[in-house]
Amino acid sequence: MKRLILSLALLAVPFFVFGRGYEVEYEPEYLNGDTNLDGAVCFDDSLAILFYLWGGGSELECLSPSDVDRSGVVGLEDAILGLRHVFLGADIQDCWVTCGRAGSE
Ligand SMILES: [Ca+2]
Repeated sequence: MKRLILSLALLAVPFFVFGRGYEVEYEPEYLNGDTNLDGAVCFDDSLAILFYLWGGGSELECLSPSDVDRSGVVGLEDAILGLRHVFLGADIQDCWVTCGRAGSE
């Protein structure tokens, strides 16, 4: 029994010595079209884009999910595509994007 405990302790040593040396940072990902980052693509996401474009609302926290058509810029067409997706079932790229510049994934 002592040998078993000693063996398990020796096997665990490298884990404790080397296992704490790495810190991996993951950049959060958001669903394409989820402008307000609430986890769903809804009507209010297109409204947030419209307010962003015409200055009546706050800045977008994250541009890339707002680039709904993945063209590289956030524009009126993204708001329209978002609305068409919500109300008419139009296809948008169903992908996860990081919080980078518009068009980045
Ligand atoms: Ca949303």
